[in-house]
Amino acid sequence: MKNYKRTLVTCALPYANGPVHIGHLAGVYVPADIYVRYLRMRGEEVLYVCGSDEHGVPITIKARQLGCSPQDIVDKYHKIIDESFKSLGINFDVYGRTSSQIHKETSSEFFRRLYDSGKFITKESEQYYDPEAKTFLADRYIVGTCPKCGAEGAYGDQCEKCGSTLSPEELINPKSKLSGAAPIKKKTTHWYLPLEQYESWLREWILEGHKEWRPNVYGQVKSWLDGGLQPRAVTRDLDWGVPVPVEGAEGKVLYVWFDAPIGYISNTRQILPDTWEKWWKSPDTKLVHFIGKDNIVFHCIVFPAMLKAYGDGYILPENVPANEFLNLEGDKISTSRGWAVWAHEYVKDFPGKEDALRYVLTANAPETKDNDFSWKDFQTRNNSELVAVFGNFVNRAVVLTHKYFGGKVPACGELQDVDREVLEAVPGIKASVEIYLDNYKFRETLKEAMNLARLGNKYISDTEPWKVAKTDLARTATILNISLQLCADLAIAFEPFTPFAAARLRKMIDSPLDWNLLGCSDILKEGHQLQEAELLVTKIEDEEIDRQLARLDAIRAEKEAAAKAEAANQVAPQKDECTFEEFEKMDIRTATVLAAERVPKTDKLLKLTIDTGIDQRTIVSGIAEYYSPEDMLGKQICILANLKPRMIRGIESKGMILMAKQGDGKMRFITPQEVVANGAEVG
Ligand code: B3M
Ligand code: ZN
Repeated sequence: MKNYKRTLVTCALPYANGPVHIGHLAGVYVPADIYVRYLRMRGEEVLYVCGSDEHGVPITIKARQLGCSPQDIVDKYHKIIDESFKSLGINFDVYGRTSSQIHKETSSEFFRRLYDSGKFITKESEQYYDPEAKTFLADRYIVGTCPKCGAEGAYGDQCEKCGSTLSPEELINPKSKLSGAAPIKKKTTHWYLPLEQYESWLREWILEGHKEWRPNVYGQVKSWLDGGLQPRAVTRDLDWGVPVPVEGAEGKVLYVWFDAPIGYISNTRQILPDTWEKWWKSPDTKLVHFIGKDNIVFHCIVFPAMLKAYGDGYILPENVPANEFLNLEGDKISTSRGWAVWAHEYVKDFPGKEDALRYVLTANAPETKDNDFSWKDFQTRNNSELVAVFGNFVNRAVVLTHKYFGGKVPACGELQDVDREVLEAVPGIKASVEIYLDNYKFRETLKEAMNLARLGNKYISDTEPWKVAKTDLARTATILNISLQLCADLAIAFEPFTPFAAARLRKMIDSPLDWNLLGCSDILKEGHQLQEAELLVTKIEDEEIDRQLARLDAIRAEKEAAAKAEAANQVAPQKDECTFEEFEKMDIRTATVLAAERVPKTDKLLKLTIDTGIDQRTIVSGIAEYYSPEDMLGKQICILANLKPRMIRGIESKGMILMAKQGDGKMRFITPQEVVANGAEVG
């Protein structure tokens, strides 16, 4: 990799139609923050850019649902998201918004230049139009029956029930979400970026030039390119977004995925109006996009093609470390179902424990595959790693220094093997941390940092300075001196992961934040005064976890109830035709239950003695889940009398009770509307 002078780090702009959750944090923002903190500690020039993505159809839909304007929605969520990042220690240099004036100007100018230099093609197509609301309909605004699974309320782009990707044409009985009218097709013209013209350039740049990219990113790009690129529409018929800045484009806005990535540029311009170009147009700038896997195509194909088309020296990303998805307690995170842990709620529920979340989301980061977040694992990792190893070691070192040396760093005397081993291990850890971070392997980096804490914890346990103090205070001094140097190392190494605890630690031992000092054996000089010991990290109690689990249990229960209710209404498809003669073969009669009992050792079976009018006989029926023996006693029912007798659990069952069976399995017996004679023929 070439040597760069500065690094521009961007994080995917979160949609301002909801708060951010742990999936977003683990996928994008925590890893980016680790990387930026690391570069800053090394004294590098970094710019850290993010902001809200405030356009797109879901925002207009939400506004409509809530009866407010899209601007109201984005104002609300922009604030919530911005604050929750800050409270987790994720401090961007700029957190802008795509509804800002500077973004409107930047993205309009961008479009205009491509337009003027003939980089677009136009295409006329037929799109769905709502004749009552008099507006074109985005795919999301069309609902109907899913052609794949038959679910109602499938969207024009996707069925949320079965997950199929759809087009509005495929929906059965499509309706406009706006007016309920059946949409009609109407001609409209849009601008397209002919991506296929960039295909060979993209191949060379990424497939040849960036084989070091993560396999998930490289693989996705390759499969897009191998599949052949198509022109991509960059405008939409909508009234929320950046208006298309050319004549004759009334009622059209830039497609959200055209304007959003330009947001990185507009947000940079917002804070650096005079020097922003150095960040975007200098070959000495290393650009890194942190994103989730669903954004890969836009950041590796579409946006680079836009920048290439624009020219003017725009740089391309050096890397696009995209993460996979994080699940929650074994289930996909779903914002609509509330199956998520929201950042702004977490900081309220766990005040002072921001580091715990950052730590666990990194230890469990979905870097190479989807991963799971569970509250129990969260608690265990916090209590038995952060608290028991890192916190405990630091606490012992500082408390003992106060006890024996009045809180002053004692002198380091003659070294023994055990001391040398520890001191020599640190530079090795530093070197691997650097390699991992340079390669965006944050889980591995954290493991190394944690190894440093383990090393310290083991050192102090093995050397037992509190025992040695009884006989050899000089030796105790050496052990504590080394332990305190390790604390100062930890205050550096943990800064990217647990910045709050690292800052408390630096304050407590009054140590510097400078990556280059990591591994030096005398970061803290003899006689250096420490502050009083305070707890760096605290335990998470069972009750805190139980509250979170109870909330999720309630959501699960709700989902199960809804699924049951829906299943109950599912109707089985009609069976193949039968002839009247075939039907006539079935001898259906009325009968009365004379006696009923459970079949021993079964949950489902009742043994019924019935009067069929013809005879008295036994029928074994699988209805015990729905009826007790008492329920059935004396009831008039209908039976299939001439069903060939069968042995069920050693009992001969002669005939079958007719039941109405719902989609969810619930059964009810069929009874004549008025009592009739037993043995009456049903047909
Ligand atoms: N707004 C985030 C998402 O897909 C999307 C990123 C835009 S980055 C330019 O959730
Ligand atoms: Zn479906």
